[in-house]
Formats: sequence, C-alpha cells, structure tokens
Amino acid sequence: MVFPKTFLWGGATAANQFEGGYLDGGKGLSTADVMTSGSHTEPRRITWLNPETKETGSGTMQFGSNTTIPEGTIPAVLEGEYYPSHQATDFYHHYEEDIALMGEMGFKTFRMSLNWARIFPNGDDAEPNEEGLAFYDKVFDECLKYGIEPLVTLSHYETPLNLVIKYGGWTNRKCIDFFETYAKTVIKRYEGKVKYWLTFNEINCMEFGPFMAGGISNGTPQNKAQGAHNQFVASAKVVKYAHELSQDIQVGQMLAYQPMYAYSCDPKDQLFVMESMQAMLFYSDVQTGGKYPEYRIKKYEREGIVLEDCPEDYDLLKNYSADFLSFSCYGSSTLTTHEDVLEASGNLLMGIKNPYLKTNAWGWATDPACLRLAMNTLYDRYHKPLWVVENGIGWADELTKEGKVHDDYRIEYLRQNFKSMDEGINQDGIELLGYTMWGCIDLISAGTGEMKKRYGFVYVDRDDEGNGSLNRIRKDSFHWYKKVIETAGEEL
Ligand code: BGP
Repeated sequence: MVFPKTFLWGGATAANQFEGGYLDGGKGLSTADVMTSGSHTEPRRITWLNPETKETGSGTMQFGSNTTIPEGTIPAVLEGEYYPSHQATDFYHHYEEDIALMGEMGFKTFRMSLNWARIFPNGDDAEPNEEGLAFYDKVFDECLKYGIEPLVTLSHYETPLNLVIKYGGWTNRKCIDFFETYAKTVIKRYEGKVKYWLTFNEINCMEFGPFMAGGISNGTPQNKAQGAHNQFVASAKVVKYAHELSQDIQVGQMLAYQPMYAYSCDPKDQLFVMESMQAMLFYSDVQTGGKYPEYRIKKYEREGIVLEDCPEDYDLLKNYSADFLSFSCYGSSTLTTHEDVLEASGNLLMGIKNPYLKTNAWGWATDPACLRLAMNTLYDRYHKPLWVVENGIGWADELTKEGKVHDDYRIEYLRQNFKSMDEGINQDGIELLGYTMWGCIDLISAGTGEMKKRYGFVYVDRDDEGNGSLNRIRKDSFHWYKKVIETAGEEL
C-alpha cells in the first residue's frame, strides 16, 4: 500500500484538552473550564452558581444527554472542584518540545484548535487580546520550522463563557457576528501561515451534547435547531471571507461520523439506522451540500420547530458551502429497536455490542472497515475532498519501570485503519487529503475528562488527579508511525 506523495500525515489535538494555561496571557473562561472530570462510570459535570442566592451545584454534562442547569443559575468555576482543562497536558508551556516531537515523527500536518477565549476573552470584546494572538504566532512559526502544515479548528468544544451567560450561547444570532469577528481576525492575522481551517469541531455534536457544541445549557430541540442553524450561517460567512481574502485558503467542515449497522434484518432496525444516519448527515447536507434536506424540513414542521432566520441565510449556505469535508471516525455503532437486545447491551451513544467487533475499556467498538465505509458514504454524497482528522484508540496505557509504553494494541488498531483508508483511496478512487490521529500527544478526554483514556504516540506523565511531572515519553507506536510516514505507508 502506498499513499500519495502529497498525503498529509499527522496528528490532532484541541486547545481545551491539550493547552492548559487556562488564565495565562489574558485568556478568558470558556465552557470547557467549568466542566469537571468524570470516569468510566460517572458522567462529567458542569458546575453552576446562583448569583442571587450564592448557592452552587453541578448538573449532568454527558454525551447523550441534554445539559440542563437550574433556572437562574450560571455555569461557574467553583473552589475545591477539579477541572481537567485548567492545566490539561500543558501544551501552552511545552509547545516547542511537543512540536519537535511531531517533527521527529515526520508529521506533514498538525491539527490543533485556537482557544476562542484566548483571543476574545469575553467573546464580545471590541478588540482582540494581543498576547493570545502572539502565542499562536509562535506555535505556527514552530510548526513551519519543521515543515508542518497547520490545520486549525476555530471552535473545538469551547465557547467563551461570557457568551453563554450573557446571550445563551449559540441559540442567539449575535454569536454569528461575534464568531465572524473572531474568525476574520485570526484568518487575516495568520495569512501566509495557515492555509487550512475548520470552523466547528464535530458540528453534529449539537444533537447530543449542546453545551459542548454550542454553550447551550438548556438543550431543547428548538434550541439545538437554532444553535445548529446559527453555526451553519457563521461557517458560510467564514468561507466567504476566506475566499475573498485569498485563493490559497480553504475552509472545511468537521463532522463526527460513524458507520451504523442494523443489529438485525428486521425492517424496523433498517429504518432506525436510516433515521439515525439522517440525524448525522443533516449537518453535512447543509454545511457541505449547501442546503437543508427535505427530511429535516419535515421534521421541524412536525415538531413545531421554527427557526429565527432570513432569506440571506440560505443564499449564504448555498454559495459558501465547505471546501472540503473532514471527519472523525473511531469505529462503528450497531443499532436496534429490539428492547430485549437493548436491555442486555446498554450503551446508548455508541450503540449496542457488535459480536463481530472488539471494544476498548470504554465500550467503543474498533472496526477495521470503518474508514473505507465512511469515505465512500461521504464521497458519494458530496464529491468533495475528504480528510480524516480524528481516528485512534483510547487506552489506559501503562508506563513500565523502564519508562516504556508497549502499545501494540494501538499499532494494530492503526494498521487496520490505514488498510481501510488505503482501500478507500486506491480501490475506490476517493480524494483523501490527509490523516491526523487523535490526541497524538496524550491529552484529557472530551467525553469523560479523564487523563487515563490516552490516545497518543507520546505519553504524558499526568494522572486523573492532576499529579505528575508532565514529562513526555515516546511510546512504541511513536517509532512505528515515524516509519509509516517515512515509507508513505509501505511499511506498516
Ligand atoms: C471527539 C472529539 C475530541 C476527542 C475524541 C475522543 O469526539 O472531537 O475532542 O476527545 O472525540 O473522545 P474522548 O476524548 O471522549 O475519548
């Protein structure tokens, strides 16, 4: 198997899970900063304060459930609580070392995100924070020194907290303007350094995690629909601006994709899969396809959802759809309508257990076919270039006494996924721009806030209580991936 010479191999991270320095350099608070840590079994929580009574507490913040916090309260950082994003794995103070490690592996690209609240601490500030802008200048310069092309997400699961408190997050159309100002500021500032941009990470997370996706702390169907609409319009405005600024800049969509299998050949199960696929692909139908699909228009009519919109919104969506479609894909899910099977299996988000597949400790099914399936579905539907910007396996890696991490399970997982990707490119003829493995240097988990759910080629010495030296240690997979890149996939 040989990948194209231009193929962009690399790794991916997100500011709120990697950077730390949560108040350094004038950064404001973001939604991620009020989320505590959970565990395999305990959900992550969002902490809140009632400004009148001074009462505090926490509400559920879990994938698969709609966040709600009591009326009259605001999300807030509380004393005595542990918030994993505050230090994360401290890229803020380790970026030179980290980018050098990426350079050593031969990365061609590095997907990272900007922390919006580092640039506009309150989201609605009149002027950007120069210290925040300067930090990312240094990061990009460092990447370019090693010939690493930055791929930058504008918003990865963090919204400036002030926008949540003052405006209700992305339910409010004002966020379109704030985001546009932020995006224009950074796209202009980093012109010549950053060519590839993504607007919203896993935009379809609005469906099952509206607080993470859009700072929406009351995730009613109406609020989620409006939040998504506002983000679509904001994305289109960013595409418009980038194209006007330069022919070289490309703005992509980022979708969380999962192949879905019906548990049985019962037509009811097939229909359930079809509808679940619609719930996922609605987001790319609009952002990459350029228009609201009929099935979603009907759904809104049925449910009495009315969007606050204007005719220009739809012109923008049509004329400024995404240049390419990037996606995350970790495995597949299996769905059923059969109550007895559901009861025996559990796990709502990732579906039920598939007897043909292995799962990791968090119940995520690894699937050797997932990337080829994802690539085919998305390419057939949109015929736009694709980019795998997240894929990988979370594991409670063990550091041996000799200071090694023998992560052969990760190598095996990646080997299978690269074969699947190769089939998509070489057998099916799909245009795939690149691959960035999720969490290339260990970081905290988005879903659970845990440190022990590790993905990286590089181990970071830090535990679930925030203790550790933060030292970086090359895992076995580090050396393996370096070879893969060196040989363009010939040596797996
Ligand atoms: C995606 C997110 C990432 C990331 C990854 C792994 O949904 O875009 O931010 O964290 O999933 O998920 P987790 O961290 O929950 O294992």
